[in-house]
Amino acid sequence: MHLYHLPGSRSTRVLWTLEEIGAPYELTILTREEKRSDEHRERHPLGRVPVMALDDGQFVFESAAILLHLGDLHPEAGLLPPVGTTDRAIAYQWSVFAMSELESSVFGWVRARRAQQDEAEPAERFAQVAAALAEAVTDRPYLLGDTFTVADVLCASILGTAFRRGLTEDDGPLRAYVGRALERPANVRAEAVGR
Ligand SMILES: N[C@@H](CCC(=O)N[C@@H](CS)C(=O)NCC(=O)O)C(=O)O
Repeated sequence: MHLYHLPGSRSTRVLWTLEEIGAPYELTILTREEKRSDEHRERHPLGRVPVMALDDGQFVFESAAILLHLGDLHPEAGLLPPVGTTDRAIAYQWSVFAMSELESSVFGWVRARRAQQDEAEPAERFAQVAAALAEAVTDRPYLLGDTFTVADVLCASILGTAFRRGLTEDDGPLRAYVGRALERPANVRAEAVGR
């Protein structure tokens, strides 16, 4: 496993997952110039991160795809419930929700703010998405209950961006959930390694 990473980017999610797993991996920290190079476009057609080189040399991009694959490769880490179970379906559900609903609502709002546009619509969209997640983690540590999964890596890392950027002042179950997830030793290590 070889991760191509840019500090402070979505590839930190992959590092977090690799640290949760605890198996050896290689890391290349790219500069912004290297990310734009032809060499990196061979790995990712849009020149983005994260990219993971698998042990057979195949490059895989899209953070959620990489996390789900890592969960499959390392069942001993318990980051995904067994294939075909209802819990597995729920892990897929929140992973896809993270990418399609949550991430677009957070970055849509960030873009509106940067462009000094009206924030009412993106704020309302984020509020609905955040309420769905808050309900899911009320009275339970993680989205699937006691078990931490790759869906938590995705949702908590994106929600962390929302809190850091001051998009929400939630002080209830959602803040507690994000704090609990981000304080996991594997994420603390990932932040240090990938800085
Ligand atoms: N949906 C992709 C998004 C990847 C992405 O946009 N990565 C950003 C960093 S957070 C990037 O590489 N941007 C560089 C660019 O657009 O040139 C994923 O989750 O992997």
